[in-house]
Amino acid sequence: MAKLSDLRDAIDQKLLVRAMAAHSPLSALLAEEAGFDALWASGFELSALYGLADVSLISMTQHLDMVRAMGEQSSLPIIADIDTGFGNAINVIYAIEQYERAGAAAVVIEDKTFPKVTSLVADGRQDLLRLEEFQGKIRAAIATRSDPNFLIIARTEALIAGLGEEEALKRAAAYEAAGADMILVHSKQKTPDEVESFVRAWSGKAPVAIVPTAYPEMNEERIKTLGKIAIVIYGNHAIRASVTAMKDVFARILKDGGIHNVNRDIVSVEEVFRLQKMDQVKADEKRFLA
Ligand code: SPV
Ligand code: MG
Repeated sequence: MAKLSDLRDAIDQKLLVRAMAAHSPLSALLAEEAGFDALWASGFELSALYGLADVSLISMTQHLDMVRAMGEQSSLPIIADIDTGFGNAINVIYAIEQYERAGAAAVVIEDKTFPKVTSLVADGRQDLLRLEEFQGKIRAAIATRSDPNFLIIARTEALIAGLGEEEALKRAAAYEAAGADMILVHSKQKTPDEVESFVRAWSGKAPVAIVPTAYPEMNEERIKTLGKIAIVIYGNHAIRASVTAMKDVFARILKDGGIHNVNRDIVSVEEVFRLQKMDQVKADEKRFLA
């Protein structure tokens, strides 16, 4: 498991941390093998894995189990998406204790009311918490963590809620004042303009994290040119890649009347054995099975 300071160090060195969404230990392992710097333990992805909407239906226990299991398969720092923190500041206290103990390197808490509605849906009900109440949740998180390298990232949904840049900047500044280590600003505009404008106007010290799902032309080169952005989260590309692959293969098997064609286009069983560390099982069998 990654040292808690790894993520903090990368951010302090002004490296752009590339976090890939994951919804399972296997996707975490694949993200690490691909070369990503961190994992985004996405609420959206885990909800989708269960065929559920991302509207606070998945419990903290389910999400924590995923985070723990990811940590067993990957040494990358895990940025845990804890939505609204599962309730008020009292719930946040318990959540922070649990996620720190589970081995997460950071949590992202968003300023929506509980239960939340997923951010990117058209015409979603996006109600924000009173600024002072969310500051209390950030203060509770900071007061609860036992290691200062466990990052508390405050996420403002002001742009998602259509409240505009001024409100987003006001909230970001208030959350930094409450102790947040970083600010995640989310937008569902189809172009990077809204987020770029926010980042240019942001005068706080806290670095920024973004999730450019809705505005994919915001590539890493463009992010680096803008500066101030420390983490880019590829928010749902693991689950979308799985859905794409499964839909394609399932349809082809039915169309072809068998598995004879798809067989050459999917990974071999041996590759899955490798991911399962079957060699180790064989070696252990030789050693220990009399
Ligand atoms: C998630 O991946 O769960 C996120 C990012 O919070 S988004 O779905 O775009 O809100
Ligand atoms: Mg989420």
